[in-house]
Amino acid sequence: MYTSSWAERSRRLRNSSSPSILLAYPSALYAAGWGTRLELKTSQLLLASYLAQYFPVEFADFEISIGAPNSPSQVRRFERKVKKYLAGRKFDILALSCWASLSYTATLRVARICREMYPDRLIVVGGYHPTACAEDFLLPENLFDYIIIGEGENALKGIADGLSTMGRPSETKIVKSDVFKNEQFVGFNWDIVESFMQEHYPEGLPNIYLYLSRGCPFNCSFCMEPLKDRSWRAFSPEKSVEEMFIAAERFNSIGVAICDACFGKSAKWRKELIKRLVDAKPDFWIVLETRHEYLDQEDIENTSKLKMEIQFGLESASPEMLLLMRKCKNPGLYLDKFRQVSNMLSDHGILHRANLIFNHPGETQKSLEETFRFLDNELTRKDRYLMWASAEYMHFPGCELYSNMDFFKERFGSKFKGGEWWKIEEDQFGASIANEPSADLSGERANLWHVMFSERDEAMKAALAPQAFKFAAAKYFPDWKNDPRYRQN
Ligand code: B12
Ligand code: SF4
Repeated sequence: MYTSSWAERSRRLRNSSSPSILLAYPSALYAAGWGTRLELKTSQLLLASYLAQYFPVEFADFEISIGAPNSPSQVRRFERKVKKYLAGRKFDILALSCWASLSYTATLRVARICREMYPDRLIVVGGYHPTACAEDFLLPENLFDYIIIGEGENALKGIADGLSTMGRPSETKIVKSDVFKNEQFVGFNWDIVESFMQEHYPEGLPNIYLYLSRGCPFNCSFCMEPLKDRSWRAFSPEKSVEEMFIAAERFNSIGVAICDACFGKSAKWRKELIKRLVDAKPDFWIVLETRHEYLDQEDIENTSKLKMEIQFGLESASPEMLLLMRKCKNPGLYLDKFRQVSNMLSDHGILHRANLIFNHPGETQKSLEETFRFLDNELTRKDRYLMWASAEYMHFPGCELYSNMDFFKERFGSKFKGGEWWKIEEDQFGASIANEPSADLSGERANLWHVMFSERDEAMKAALAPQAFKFAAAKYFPDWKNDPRYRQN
């Protein structure tokens, strides 16, 4: 029985004088363009799991329970439902997870509703967006009491501990949270979301996302991970495997995705984890993203004994772009290593995917040609297990590139037309990609990457082994299902 210990502890905490926390994901407004799937916010659950050791914590996700509005009337309905939800809850602290920038406007709306209903309650905000743009939450009416930068555990615990003596601060405070140390790690307390899951996922969760480690030592231009603590910390390999099995069994999952910012940085940890997984014989799929430089022959041989899909953020195959993206120091070595690792993976029948970002500022026709030359060369080998995925550069605040826009404007003629798109209440996705990477790829030519990628569609299909083709069609390229090869296999 999962719930008894959690329910008992929660009851005990509720009866004590500890303040109660409602940890809520406020949803995202006008976000349909992102096409993101609804995911259980497991990073929020990890935060809740830590806090639940000390305080009664309730988990809410308004995106799943209420929706993600896309028009003024839907926004009004959303607000009515949030109001109704908050009216039925007992909490001392509303902790809002403005995770990605997509949630900025929803965060403001939910906070305003709460402030209107409960002027004395504490409202705290944390997540990637406040970490990137804390000043966005400094509003004249002191809507937020605390803005947390970084991993939220320690700051939120400190705030809740001090609530009875300090009360609401007279003005908004920005707090940089202390690093969450390895010895503080607690596992996922799924009991916290038991009733939420029963209500919204009664059949279970086909794919579950887990975090086994934190921190990334790299410094890619387009990523805001470097703003958080960069030291690499992880559950032990033993605990990691246990967490994967607990989650998969509890939610009947067919896939467990490891979402770590930098999976497997420690070779010792990685090797032990893979060996333990092989011994445990999971019947679920494992999906993970890592750096190709980390994988060696031994990892690949062991991995071939698992049902596994590995993703790599290759990002580009143009040496100049790789340097601009700060993806590596030596593009030649980086690309050679990718070729070698990908070949080994294909030899072992391991599905893998290379993710590419096109139109990163500085991209030109020449850099696109370099990337596609590399791709064409890779596509000459048949019976591969390598799938290619493309995305257009999205201009998010918080990364190195964002603070360095002038360099790109001056050197390449880059244009960033979306401004502070996360503040608008209309198609935010469209605004985030409304960029021109260079004077060379301006206007309609900004679409060149897409044309070049689409031209390779047939070659990409033809390069795949039958099993990999079927997998790619089922998971990533629905159009490929019309291909007679899909039905043959
Ligand atoms: C895994 C991941 C995902 C997974 C999430 C899976 C899941 N169920 O959790 C998936 C694939 C679904 C995903 C989707 C997207 N992602 Co993403 N993703 C990541 C990634 C790789 C890792 C996050 C991580 O390390 N979490 C570990 C946990 C433990 O930490 P955490 O999430 O940061 O949470 C801590 C703090 O943020 C804070 N915190 C969070 N909430 C709160 C609330 C309060 C009150 C407090 C005090 C603190 C707090 O405390 C938490 C615990 O320490 C990051 C970073 C990266 N390297 O690329 C990008 C990243 C977060 N993603 C990003 C983006 C842009 C997206 C997408 C928009 C991509 C897309 N085009 O679809 C979507 C948006 C989805 C959405 N609804 O918001 C950006 C966000 C940038 C920004 N400025 O907003 C990041 C930072 C990458 C980047 N470009 O820099 N993503
Ligand atoms: S893109 Fe990946 S490797 Fe680069 S800084 Fe972000 S998490 Fe690290």
